[in-house]
Amino acid sequence: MPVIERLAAREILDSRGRPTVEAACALKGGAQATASVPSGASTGAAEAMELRDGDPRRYGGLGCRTAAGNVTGPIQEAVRGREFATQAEFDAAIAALDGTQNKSRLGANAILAASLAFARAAAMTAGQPLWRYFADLAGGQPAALPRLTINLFSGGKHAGQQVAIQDVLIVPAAARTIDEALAVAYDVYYAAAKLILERYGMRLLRADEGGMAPPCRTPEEMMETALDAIRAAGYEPGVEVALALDVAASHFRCPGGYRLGGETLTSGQMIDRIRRWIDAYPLVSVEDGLAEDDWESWPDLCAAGGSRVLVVGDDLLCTNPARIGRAMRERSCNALLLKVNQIGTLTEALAAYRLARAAGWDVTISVRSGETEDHWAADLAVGWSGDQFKNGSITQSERLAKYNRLLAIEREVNLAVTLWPNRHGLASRVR
Ligand code: 2PG
Ligand code: MG
Repeated sequence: MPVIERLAAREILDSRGRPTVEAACALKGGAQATASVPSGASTGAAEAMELRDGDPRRYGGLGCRTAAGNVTGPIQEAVRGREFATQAEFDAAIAALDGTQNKSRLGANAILAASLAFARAAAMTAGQPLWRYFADLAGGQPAALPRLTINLFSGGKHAGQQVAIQDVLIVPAAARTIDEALAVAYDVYYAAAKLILERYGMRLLRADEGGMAPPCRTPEEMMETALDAIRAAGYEPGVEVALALDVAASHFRCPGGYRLGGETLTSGQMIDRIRRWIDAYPLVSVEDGLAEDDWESWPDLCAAGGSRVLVVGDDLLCTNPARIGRAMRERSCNALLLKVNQIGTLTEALAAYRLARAAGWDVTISVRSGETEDHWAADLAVGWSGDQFKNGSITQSERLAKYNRLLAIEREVNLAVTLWPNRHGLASRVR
């Protein structure tokens, strides 16, 4: 049984150069592990709170010394010398110590770093790879590896807002292995880089998650450009490589609707627009097609698109069991985007995951736009049998750390990538 010998944390920097938290956990018996937490930019209003120092003289107030100090201080004091039989017991103890709904006292960044460092140390004690530890938490062994959704083009808050929608992702839908999927993504990515140089005179410059940010005027132009890149790389769109979108509509919400380019669309018009995109492009999933507060329109979106694509809730759900419960009752989505730091502990994220699975939803396991070189998210995507894994682009080491980890896991296990059409027979224009 794991007994905590030491728990500490320090401030480190994420892929945007902003502070975040790395925790270290030592268990009696010798296991020692570290884990670090990511940070979003297009965050949902209902996310658990990252604790920032707020000192404008340091990192514009974004410092994480207080959060790190909370791990080394009060969290360690509460758990040192105690035995925790399970992850759930450990997480419950630190969440209770915080005592708030949104983890605003100790900070979700502090709490999650501790939760993950404990998980990794406990896995080491058990002699398990982390993905298997995660699989045991979820009570099942994975039958497949997640399908990759790879950021090709960014707009919105991850780039210069040149297009309102946040991400156009490619999905190597015909790839049976991670190895193959990444090789396909490489071809398409560099074909796209060549194309945007020819078309827009724009050399390869990267958005937050390593995707490109071509000066397209409309989402349609961005998706057309993605299809052209797929063709230029020698693949057939919709057969070998499909598309996914993170519309991130909360971030272009305006009074009366949605500000998309020069237009203001009502919720109904936004749904029509997305329906047109699903008709016109080989999409497999559409995330946050509406805003996080547009609850009454989400069921219409799901009715319009849910038989052909994954209608994924990110900002809408915030990996929060209460919000997922509402979305289930109201039939708002058919898929969960799971980001552990939106809720703050592994155990609560697992509750969110279980709810989604109980509703028959698909689950995309996602990293954040601000990431570290830690790769626990890859283990999570395998251990919790993510249908999709969303990890940004194929450049930048904070992304590659996870892809390289997936490649290592793939060598260890003999599993193929989850197919599209998925287990419910959902299929868009992918033939
Ligand atoms: C999202 C994520 C990842 P962020 O919106 O899905 O792409 O972005 O981490 O900025 O919330
Ligand atoms: Mg999103």
